[in-house]
Amino acid sequence: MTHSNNNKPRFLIIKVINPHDHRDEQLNSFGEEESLIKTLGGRVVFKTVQHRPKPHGATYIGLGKVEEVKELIKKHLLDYIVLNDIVFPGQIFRLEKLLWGVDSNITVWDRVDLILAIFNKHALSSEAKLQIELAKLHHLGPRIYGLGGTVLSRQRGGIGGRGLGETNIEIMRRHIKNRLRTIEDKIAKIMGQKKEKLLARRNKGVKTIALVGYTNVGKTKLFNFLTGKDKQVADAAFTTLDSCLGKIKQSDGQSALVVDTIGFVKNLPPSLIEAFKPTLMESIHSDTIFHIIDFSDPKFKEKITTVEAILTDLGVDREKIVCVFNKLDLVSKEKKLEAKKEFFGNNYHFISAATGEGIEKLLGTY
Ligand SMILES: Nc1nc2c(ncn2[C@@H]2O[C@H](COP(=O)(O)OP(=O)(O)OP(=O)(O)O)[C@@H](O)[C@H]2O)c(=O)[nH]1
Ligand SMILES: [Mg+2]
Repeated sequence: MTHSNNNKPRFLIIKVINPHDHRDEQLNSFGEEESLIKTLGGRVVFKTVQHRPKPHGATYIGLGKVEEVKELIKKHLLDYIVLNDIVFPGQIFRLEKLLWGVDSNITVWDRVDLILAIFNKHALSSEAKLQIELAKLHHLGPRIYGLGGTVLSRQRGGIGGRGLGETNIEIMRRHIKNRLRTIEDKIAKIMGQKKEKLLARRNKGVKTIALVGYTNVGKTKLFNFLTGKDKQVADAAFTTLDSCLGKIKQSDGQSALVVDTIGFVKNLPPSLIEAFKPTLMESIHSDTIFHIIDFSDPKFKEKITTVEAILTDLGVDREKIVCVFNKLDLVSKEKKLEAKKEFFGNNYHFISAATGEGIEKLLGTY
């Protein structure tokens, strides 16, 4: 159920920021979360921050701010509150419970929940679905038990007593534990099969090139150009969630495999990277990694840093990484010349996956 008359769920984004941080600057930096919410089909109707040396231990935002958010819920008919941070499940749970005082339909998410919701919408393969379920089970924490959660059961049971909901919670816990084990077994099996295939390819001398990078930079567009496939390309975050292999013919007549996979975003929760390791495995172990960059994006330099940090975390050998500046067709001649001066070297290439410019030269080098 949503409040909106055009069926678009209404969102508020809120973040606890350092007392020295500039309010407007922080609010302006919410652009990426806004576009994630748009991808999800929602609408951001209000944004706010709270200055605090650190988040409130129990409810993330302070109790005064909770009252302010309650007023905002009434005023703007909100459906979702997004905490623009990685927040402990218990904090989300307690804050949500407080807000139910004004509207029992209100849902509180943190950044992980937001990304998981988008993943959920786009997951096609059973592998991606399993990985999302695993990440979700780990991240929901106390919220998994919903209304019959540990907090409630303790209240009902009174001091020293066993809660009424205790038995049900135990059953739930056991069920979740079993489910986690089943998923982990299935994922381990998929990983094993992938490893075997990787080894078999390597033994046959087949080269693999992986396309990695920030989300929405044109990885799939380039993949389609190289392989003649028709995978979905969209102006949105996380269109691709699984990894997909295709064959390419290189200029020397030899063929190689190319792998397209999930994109990254800034502050990607480590738990999500962990959950998506099976999907990323093919990329990490490729012979060459093309780091695709959206050259038309004003924030491309920050995004390069984000992706490089994630690749380092994943243990990728830096020697294998080649920077590929894409969307050259959208960039002015001056900017191109300037960047060529700044970045040009053996490991930098400029291409357009839309027009094909520069792609032959790129492939000729690897
Ligand atoms: N003009 C122009 N647009 C491009 C180019 N490459 C990709 N695009 C557009 O950029 C958007 C994102 O392209 P995708 O290929 O879906 O990007 P991706 O990196 O696979 O994104 P995710 O799978 O969501 O992480 C789409 O709207 C593409 O049409 C290019 O070289 N030039
Ligand atoms: Mg894609």
